Amino acid sequence: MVGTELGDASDLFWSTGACVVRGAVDRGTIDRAREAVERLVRTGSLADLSALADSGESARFSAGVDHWRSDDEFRMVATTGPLPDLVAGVLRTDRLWLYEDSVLIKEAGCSLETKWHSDDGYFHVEGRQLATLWVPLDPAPLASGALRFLDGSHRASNRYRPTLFVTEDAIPGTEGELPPQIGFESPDVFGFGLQVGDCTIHHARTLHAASGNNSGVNRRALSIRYCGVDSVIRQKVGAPSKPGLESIPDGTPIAEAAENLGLPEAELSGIQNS
Ligand SMILES: O=C(O)CCC(=O)C(=O)O
Repeated sequence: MVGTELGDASDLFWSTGACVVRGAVDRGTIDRAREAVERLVRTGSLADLSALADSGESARFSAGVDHWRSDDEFRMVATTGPLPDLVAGVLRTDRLWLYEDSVLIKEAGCSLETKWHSDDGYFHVEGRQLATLWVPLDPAPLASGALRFLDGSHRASNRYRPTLFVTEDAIPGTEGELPPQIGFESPDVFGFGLQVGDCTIHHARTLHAASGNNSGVNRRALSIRYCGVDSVIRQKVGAPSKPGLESIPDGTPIAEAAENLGLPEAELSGIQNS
């Protein structure tokens, strides 16, 4: 990945709310992530999101969050190597912190859509430099549930409340508008079919969604959420919390908060400044 390509991705990210970076995730990183996901699946600790939607299908959608806290491999993949460099380059930040990671497995034939939402409502942080990196660990054409984005939605003033992800129901006790549910054929909706090695990066305020998995292969993805240097703590009422967060006042800069919360800072190679 040379500077110009990352610069183009960054321009696309800031103008539309999301970008694709192709061929930037090396085989070693993919293999390490796949092994960590296989270990995780064996623990049986992923949540069955299909159950939230009362789905009786045999093909399931399962997910988990904060795997870096219990498996060092997830922490290494998120904070060293190419992934944080890509996000820092796109966000144009020279420091970057891991906020959380998530494994999302939509099995082949699972018809459940990921409903339109923005990540902002779930995150207890605020700022311009907030992004989610979505890394497929299997080929991910749009038909398998690669993400779709609403053009320019990161610039809207609307604040959306978090939902149950596979239904339009809000998480009880949260605040904000319910996100709109938009047809994938709308002219303002865009997305990228992805090969293993590609990834997308979207802003925390960008509305995004995914179809069911209409391909013949399971869609495993690692989604990693990061904060750049301009982020501050902002607690979102009712959203799932993080250990220690209750003692951090709103407005605390991420550099200080991360130290108290134990959120790791990524090791950057300097590519983001090229
Ligand atoms: O993988 C999915 O279906 C949704 C992932 C997502 O919305 C995210 O990581 O922000």
